Amino acid sequence: MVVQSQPAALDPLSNLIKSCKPTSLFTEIPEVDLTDPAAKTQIVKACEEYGFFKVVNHGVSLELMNKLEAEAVKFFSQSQSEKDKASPPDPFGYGSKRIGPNGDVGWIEYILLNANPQLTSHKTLAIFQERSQKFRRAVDEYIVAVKKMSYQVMELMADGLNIKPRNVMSKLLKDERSDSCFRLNHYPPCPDHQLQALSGRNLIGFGEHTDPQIISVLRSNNTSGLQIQLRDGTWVSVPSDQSSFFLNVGDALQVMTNGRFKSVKHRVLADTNKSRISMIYFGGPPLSEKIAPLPTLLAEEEESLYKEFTWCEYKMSAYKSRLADHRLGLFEKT
Ligand code: GA4
Repeated sequence: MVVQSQPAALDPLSNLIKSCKPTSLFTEIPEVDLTDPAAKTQIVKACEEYGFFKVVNHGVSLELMNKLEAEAVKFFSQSQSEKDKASPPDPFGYGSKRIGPNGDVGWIEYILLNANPQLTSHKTLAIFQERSQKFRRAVDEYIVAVKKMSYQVMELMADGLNIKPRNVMSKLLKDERSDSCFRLNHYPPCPDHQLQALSGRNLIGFGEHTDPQIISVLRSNNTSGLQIQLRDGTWVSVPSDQSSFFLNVGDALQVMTNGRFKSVKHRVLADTNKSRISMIYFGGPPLSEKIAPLPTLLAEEEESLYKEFTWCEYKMSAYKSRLADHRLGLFEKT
């Protein structure tokens, strides 16, 4: 069952302050070296245990990441009225504090884009006006590189799961109709140091949630803040690493593996004195795609844990939910 919480008021700031038990830096995040022959088994193990892993030796140049980060910093340092020309997000465009259409708020500003450059919206054009073509080129170049790496990961995942053809999952992301998006987040430093000095209180940058898509690929600058929830319910902080990618299992992949992989709950807390910049590619299938367990993964007599639905239906339902809702609940067989 989906528990729909009450809409929150946008301000005051108190909505963003949450009592979170202090979390420890988690040093056991599974690390997958894409050039290691063991990568396929490590990916599957990490998806089963955490729904989360770090990728190194991924082939995406640090220069490309830094170039986009610098362009993003430039964009976010413009005046509010300049940024607001691409606001509100519908869902694409520039957003500040409000996340999604149902009252979620965070200590964040962001740009949300379609990861398919052909599908450029009106709001997106407002972000990349004439003078920011450099920004646009950096985004396009980065997306191409991250997609390529994601296809490789999805193919290694199929190998690790022992399913054929090995493009059974990557083809959904490669499809020209793939419904994928791209997000640039800026978490400004928390302006009031006393706020965080209060024991156990934290400023929420992006509230806890799972990603609805198949896979999410995150890169951040060297500011920490990302936390994931382990299977036993404890929250742990992910040490930042600007040269690596962090990959999340999304809800659609949980369904495609009939629950063998679980989408990971995660959130971001604002830092006291450093800005956090993150860039995330959310790999989703075409809107018309049926999301169901891969037949080759189901054991004999094993039934799907989920009702049948298309990605379009899931997305529509997600946009009616609040961030922290258990979105897959509506689609679980009872
Ligand atoms: C979470 C993952 C992605 O950032 C996102 C988010 C989307 C949005 O910000 O517009 C959603 C959120 C995300 C899940 C539930 C709905 C939709 C905000 C929200 C409250 C772009 C996505 O695809 O789902």
